[in-house]
Amino acid sequence: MSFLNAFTENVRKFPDTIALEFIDPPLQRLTYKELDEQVNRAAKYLQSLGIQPGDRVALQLSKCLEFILLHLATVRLGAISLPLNLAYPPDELKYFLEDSGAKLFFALDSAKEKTQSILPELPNLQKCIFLDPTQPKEFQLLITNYKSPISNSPVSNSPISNPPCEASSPSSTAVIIYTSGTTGRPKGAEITHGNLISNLQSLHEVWGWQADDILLHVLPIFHVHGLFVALHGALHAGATTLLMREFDAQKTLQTLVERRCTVFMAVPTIHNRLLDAPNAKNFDLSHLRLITSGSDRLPDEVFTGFQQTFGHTLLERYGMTETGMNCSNPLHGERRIGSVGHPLPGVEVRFVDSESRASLPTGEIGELEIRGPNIFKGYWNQPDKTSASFSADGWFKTGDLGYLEADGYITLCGRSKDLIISGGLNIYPPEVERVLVEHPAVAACAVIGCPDREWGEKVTAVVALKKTESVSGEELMRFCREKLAPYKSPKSIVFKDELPRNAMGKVQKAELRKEICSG
Ligand code: MCA
Repeated sequence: MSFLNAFTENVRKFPDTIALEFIDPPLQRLTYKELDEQVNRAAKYLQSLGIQPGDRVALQLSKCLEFILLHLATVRLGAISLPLNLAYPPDELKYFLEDSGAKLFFALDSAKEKTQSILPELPNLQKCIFLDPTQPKEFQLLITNYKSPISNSPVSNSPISNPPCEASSPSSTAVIIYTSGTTGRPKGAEITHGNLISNLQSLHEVWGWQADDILLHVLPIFHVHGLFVALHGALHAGATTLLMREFDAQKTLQTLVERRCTVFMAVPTIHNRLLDAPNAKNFDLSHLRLITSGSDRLPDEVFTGFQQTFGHTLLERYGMTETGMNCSNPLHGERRIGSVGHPLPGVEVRFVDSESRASLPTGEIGELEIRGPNIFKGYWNQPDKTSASFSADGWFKTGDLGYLEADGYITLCGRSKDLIISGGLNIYPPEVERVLVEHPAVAACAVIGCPDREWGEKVTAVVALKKTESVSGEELMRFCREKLAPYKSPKSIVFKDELPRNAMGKVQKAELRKEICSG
């Protein structure tokens, strides 16, 4: 059983149910049967371009139907889908395409100019196709009227000629998602068909997904949260997904009410914006049966704010790109403030001492390790980094600190890794530091996350300049934005003559956080 088998089963059971509906222009609505037909058409188009099982197909597209069709078609062919954040500038993009050895790359027409310069430097890339999602008919023509390389004639709408067997093998990779790390460049996490289906089945059970659910989808679809948990979750359940192309707080509240949505999923920054929306209290969300929060710690004031404003108790859950979802508060029963709830069915957890790696008893704070069918296969072409991320006995080291409560709830309380989470997105300080020190005026720098009401944490760079140089904070921020996605670029720069260091010469970030973040 794979995720796509479950989808195909839903096509059979609910052919006329709306599977997807884009609620802002271009308005698009597809039943399960129509979606299935279009995925097949896209798969045949990909086959005509020479895509074989195991090939990587990179997608750097906005939130659009084309993205979803190409993603599902790629996975259906047993090839590997590689969703990429739209915010990546050419420098970062080139690295992802090069590292993954992508054979095909779909990008936005509007990004043609900045993308074209890197294409000649990518030997594995056979074709880059630019799409304009504001013109959906163009894509329909593309996947219908292309010439088959064999017959040299337009391809008919019959099923895929050679259904690939790899697609249903649980251990084959379905998707690669890049995640940053404490050392070096981002790593491609290989997520298998088995990972996807096991996590979907667990979430289906614990969240009580139903075929008559209506999900309002406001998240980006190039991350685990928006793609696997929300979109795949609904398709796996035979439910309806209403998609908003870009998050807008007022429109979200209106749609939740007007379209009688039953499920909503978001990150704390989004929940916070809903609370801040004008007249938030006037929106009656009582028909929603489930509102989840994840990707970052849910602040207590957002949890209680939601109860006070909307009369709703948010359900906090916890996951990672490498693991999918690990823990969830219960659908029925206490959704405990500050806790991520219980491990999902089939997921094992333990807390270990960060130094000795010995298992700790209930109540003691340690590093969380996870084992289960949800754990990814490894980092693409990085066997050393893969083995370093597992314990000797095969548990995945999350790098998150926390403890197990006596009644089985799990509470997280920090990280052993140097990581910033901003608006639900992970940022590893070394990635930003590596860019900053390339600036000729910078002698040393340290990037930290300062607590922030809007973003959770705000990327802040502490910079010591070379004695003879001068540069403004704005100039340094501009410099970072040229090489890094805007969400990773510092939102604030603090200059210091020298950075505090310990006896080993290592920058003392805890000192800096105390001094700078509280100010
Ligand atoms: C946008 N900006 C950000 C972020 N998003 N800066 C820091 N952190 C961010 N997350 C920048 C923009 O580039 C812009 O910069 C400025 O902030 C204001 O943009 P704005 O229009 O207000 O932002 P937005 O487009 O409304 O986006 C905010 C957002 C978005 C809706 C909260 O960040 C978002 O959708 N976050 C969800 C991310 C997510 O899905 N994470 C899941 C990862 P300027 O104006 O200066 O150019 S998967 C995961 O974490 C695991 C597996 C899990 O458990 O889920």
